[in-house]
Order: sequence, then C-alpha cells, then structure tokens
Amino acid sequence: MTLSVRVEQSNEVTAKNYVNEVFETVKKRNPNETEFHQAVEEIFQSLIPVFAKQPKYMEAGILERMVEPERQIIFRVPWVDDQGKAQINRGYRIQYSSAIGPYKGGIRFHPSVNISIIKFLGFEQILKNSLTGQPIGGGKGGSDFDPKGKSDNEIMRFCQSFMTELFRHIGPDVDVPAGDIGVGGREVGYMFGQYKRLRGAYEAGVLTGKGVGYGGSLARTEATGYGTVYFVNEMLKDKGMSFEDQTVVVSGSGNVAIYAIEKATQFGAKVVACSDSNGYIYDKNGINLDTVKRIKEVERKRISEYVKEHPESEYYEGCTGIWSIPCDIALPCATQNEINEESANILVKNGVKAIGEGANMPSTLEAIDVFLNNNILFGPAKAANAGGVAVSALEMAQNSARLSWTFEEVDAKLHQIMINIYQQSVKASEEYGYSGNLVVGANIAGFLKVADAMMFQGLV
Ligand code: NDP
Ligand code: 2IT
Repeated sequence: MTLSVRVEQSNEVTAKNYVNEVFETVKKRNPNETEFHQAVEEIFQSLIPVFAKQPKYMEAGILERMVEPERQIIFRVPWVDDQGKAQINRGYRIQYSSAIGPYKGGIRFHPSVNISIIKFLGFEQILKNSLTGQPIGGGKGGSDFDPKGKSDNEIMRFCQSFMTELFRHIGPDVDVPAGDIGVGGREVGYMFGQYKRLRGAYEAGVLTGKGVGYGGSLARTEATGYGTVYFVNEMLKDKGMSFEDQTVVVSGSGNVAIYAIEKATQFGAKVVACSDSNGYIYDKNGINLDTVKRIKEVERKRISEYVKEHPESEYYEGCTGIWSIPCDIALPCATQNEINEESANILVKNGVKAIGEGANMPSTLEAIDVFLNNNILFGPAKAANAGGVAVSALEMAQNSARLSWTFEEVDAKLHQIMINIYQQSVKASEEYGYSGNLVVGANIAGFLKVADAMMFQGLV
C-alpha cells in the first residue's frame, strides 16, 4: 500500500514536470498569446493525473503534438465599403486537429480577434468536439472585421472576400466552419453562396448553421443555448435541484444567450438580466424575450433599447456589474474572461448555486478556483456549450444523407448528447480522483478519445 502510494506520487511528480516543460515550450514558441496560454494552462494542469496513470501518452509525445496546430492559415481580406473606400482586414483559420474527424469549429468576426484568441478557441474545440461523441476534429477561424454598424451589402462583400481565400482550404471532408461571435445565419449564407460559386458544386456539408431552407438543421440556432441549460439541469438534478423558480442571470444577448434564456424560462426559471457589450438590463419580473429577440436579432440595436418598452426595467452601463445581481444560477454567454475573481467572489457571496458556461472561457482561471473552492456547481465551457457544435455535426450527417430531421428529433438527440457529456465528465473526474471537478473531468474525457486516436494513427 505504502509502496503503491509512493509510486503513484513519483509518477505524479514526473507527470507534473513533463506538463510544465511542455507548457514552457508552448509559451516560448507562442509569445504574448495570453488567451492561448490561459486555455493551455487549464487543460495541461487537468491532464497531470492522466499522464501519472498512463505514461504511454507522455512517451508518445501526445501533448506536444496536440498543442501544435496541424496548419495555421492567415490571409488578407480586402473589401470595398459603401463609400467606395478600400478596407483591409485579416482572416484566420487554424486547422488544429484532424485526429477524429475533419476540422470543425466556428468563425468569429470581432475587432478583438487575433491569433491568440483563434488558437485558444481552436485548442479548446478539439476536446469539446471529442466530448460530443461525434466524428469531428478541431478548428477555428475568424477576422478582426467589426460587423457593428455595417450595412447588409458591406457584410455581404466582406463575407464573399473572406470566402474567396478560405474556400481553397475547406470542404465537407476537410474543414467545416460555422458561426461564432458576429457570425450567424446571415453571414453563413453569404459565405456558403460564395463557396458554391467558386467550387461549382453544391457541397452542403462545407458549412453548418445554414438556413433551414438550403441544408441547415432545425434546432441548430437554438442548440448552444438549449444545450447549456440541459447540461446545467443535469448538474442540478444530481443535487436534487432544478431550474424551477430559480433566479437566473445570463450575460450577452446574442445567439447563445437568447436560447439559454428561452430554455431556462421553459424549465420554470426567472431570468432577470442580460447584456451586450455596452451594458446590461435588469428586469426583476423576468425579462421579455420577444423584445430582446426583436432588438438583437431583427433590428440589430443596443440592449439599452429594452427599457424604452419596459419602463419597469433598468439599464446599467458596463458589462461586469451584471454579476452583482443576486441569482441562483449564472450563465455567462457573451465572451472570454467576462467573470474575473472579483465578480466570482460577489456571485458566491450572493448565494449562487450553479454556473454554466455558454460562452468560451468566460471565467478566468482565478474565477474558476473561486467557484470550485466554494463547491459551486460549475459546468465548464467545453462541456456546457458543446451542444452547438454537436448539432453542427448532426447537420453534417443530414447533409451527407440528403435528408432532414424534425426539430423534435434533433432536440432529443441534443438533449441526450448533453446528458452523455455530463456523465462522461463526472465519470472521468471520479476515475482520476477529482470527484466533483467537471473542469478536470471534461478535459480528461475529451482528451482520452483524441489521444487514443493519435496513438492508433502513428506519428503524424
Ligand atoms: P453573438 O455575436 O450572437 O453574441 C455575442 C453577445 O456577446 C452579444 O450580445 C455581444 O454584444 C456580446 N459580446 C461580444 N463580445 C463582447 C465583449 N468583448 N464584451 C462584452 N460583450 C460582448 O455570439 P454568440 O452568442 O454566438 O457567442 C457568444 C459566446 O458563445 C462566445 O464566447 C462564443 O465563442 C460562444 N459559443 C458560441 C456558439 C455558437 O453556436 N454560436 C457555440 C459555443 C460557444 P454586442 O451585441 O454588443 O456585440
Ligand atoms: O465554439 C463553438 O463550439 C462554436 N462556435 C460552434 C462551432 C460549430 O462548428 O458549430
């Protein structure tokens, strides 16, 4: 017994040293990429128990390979604005891992986009996609283009120019992009049109998140938000709780936020706040989702407009204040690092019971520690927001089979996938000695499937 403990401990030390060494190399090779380093640090630390238990992955250099993208494409995106002036943006596509399927992941259009952000998203996508149980590798793309205030024609010209370079790098069996921040049905439509024109073939499965009239899957629009709520519901159920009569705060008011609000409300919760990049609204009676949908999805205006129609509600400038609203459940659905240590402490002080990350990496490493140390139920992004990409994979399947499933069929599959992800994450956390820590559980469960595929496929 003593001997086995000692062996275990010495394995743990070896694993820790190995992970730290690889992390140092990553930082040296990718200097100043803070978001990328943050995502890598979290994943690497979670995997120490795996290397301690199964040194074969260490010996095969799985981690060194997995963290180095298979291919990184950076390109110029020239377009002409409505004034006839030439504009230049930068486009990215990181084809991170094809170990278990074609590269798969969204495209983000936001002025903050840079290589660090695309790489953090791409690296996380490998493990997220693995967790879905679907045959999809990891990738991510985007541009520093700012869609805000652009006319519909400008958006179209930009998307066409972006695709004019991207098309040669993607394909239904190669790399399948989709939406993310700033990219929804409209942008996917313009990109698909240009891809089809350049390729001269109707390859429906090259992009997901398409309109349902031309190859899109029903329930893809709802999938990420619904999936996040399905995941949190599993966490709550395990503790004998539910969404019924709970007060919920959701950040963001985009695709993920809107459908998280919708499902949480259907499950009996009262969602009292949501936000955009300017500020947040608080409606103590529960926010009116129809108004939010019209303002954000149709009129593409600011969330501050909401209070004009609902005088009983309040609007506050700034994004972080939303976390000081007392709530039972918090669903960050806007962007990375939107919950820092201070906000996490306020949420805990105000009695939050569960966090479900709809956005990618919305909590800083320090904030995650606050939640875990206070035994708050914590659903990490990779697991909790995997419903979007899972239904993207279902869209690919429907496109390959040239058929379409009903909303109810897709929603039922999504629900089951989220339950499976939860159970896999719990199981891995228990097997590796981190019971209750779904960050470790999700990272390990996602990693093992990809690592095994890499072992079978040789040193490529
Ligand atoms: P949208 O563009 O539809 O909405 C984003 C929302 O977040 C908007 O309300 C936006 O405000 C706000 N926001 C964006 N950037 C910032 C910022 N820097 N500071 C504060 N608020 C900000 O994007 P999605 O809903 O698709 O994506 C939201 C998050 O979910 C992202 O982290 C994305 O990576 C993640 N995600 C998305 C999936 C999907 O299927 N779409 C799948 C899995 C994860 P404003 O209106 O002012 O721009
Ligand atoms: O972060 C994500 O998982 C997404 N933006 C969705 C990706 C996809 O391919 O549907």
